[in-house]
Amino acid sequence: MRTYTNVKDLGDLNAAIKEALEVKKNRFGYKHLGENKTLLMVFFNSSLRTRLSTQKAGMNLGMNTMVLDINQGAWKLETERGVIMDGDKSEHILEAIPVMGSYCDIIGVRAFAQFENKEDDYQEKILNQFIKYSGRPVFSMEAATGHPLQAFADLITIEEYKKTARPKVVLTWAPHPKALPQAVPNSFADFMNEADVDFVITHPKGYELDSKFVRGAKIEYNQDKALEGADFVYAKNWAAYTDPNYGKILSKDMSWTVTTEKMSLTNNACFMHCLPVRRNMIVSDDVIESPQSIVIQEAANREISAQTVIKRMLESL
Ligand code: AN0
Ligand code: CP
Repeated sequence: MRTYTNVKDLGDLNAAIKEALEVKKNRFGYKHLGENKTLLMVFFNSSLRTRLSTQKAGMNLGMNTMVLDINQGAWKLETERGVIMDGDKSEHILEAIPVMGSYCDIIGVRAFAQFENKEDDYQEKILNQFIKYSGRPVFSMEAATGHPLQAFADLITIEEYKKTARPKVVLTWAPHPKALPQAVPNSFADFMNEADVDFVITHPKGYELDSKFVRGAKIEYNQDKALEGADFVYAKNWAAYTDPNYGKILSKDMSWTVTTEKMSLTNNACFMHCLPVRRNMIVSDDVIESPQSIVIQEAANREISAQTVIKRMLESL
């Protein structure tokens, strides 16, 4: 595997789930693969889970791991060609990327949507420059339009907790005080559309996601109706995608918060969220603390999704 940015990169999804569950049972069984190999993780944005789980995954595989926080201690990077660099940016990404590539074997990149220009974000300008100029296999640790390590971990978690062959999975928008990217819901939809689940997306009008990710998924604007009979409730906030509101907050409607009352509409559903989560905005204390909440198990599976992806990259070096 040379790149990991979306569900298609995994090939046969059932085979990928099977491989992930094998990795989970035997996480130190592949240590020889990473001997004398170096993983570099580059962060343009904050992280708790991705940073720790991906480093752990690399260590499980016997790799040396390095982390670079671009905004803490590295030079500020210019990302546009042709700019006269007389401002606060000391280095161009076109030198920085091949230099980073020369010190490692595999690179993970976190570079969120900036919400300044929709085309720049949706063309994945930063991630694609790493793919083009690093000379190394590159995986997304949440880029502008996707978070495929999260969605893979989510799918593994659904596989582990499902009680029926084809569970009903509901992705619901929920309120949040700040504008958040569409990366997590985009990738979740990307994966659920390929998985053997009954997938429904619910959000207020105006929060429609890019049709490239939504594809044939069912959209239900009435959250209560969407939640009826759900086996999994996946909550997430995102800012508007559609023009002219790209990156804007259109609603903070607290009637969309996932509460015990909302969960009572479901088929005793499991509650999921990628974390970090704002309690009593996205989800009530009661729901996230309930036995139905599997957010910790979901986060733990980030180690497994990362290890499966890095393992495949090591195998193809
Ligand atoms: C980020 C987001 O919503 O994309 C990261 C989630 C994994 N969340 C925040 O910035 C709070
Ligand atoms: N879910 C997730 O990616 O968390 P972090 O932003 O803490 O890495």
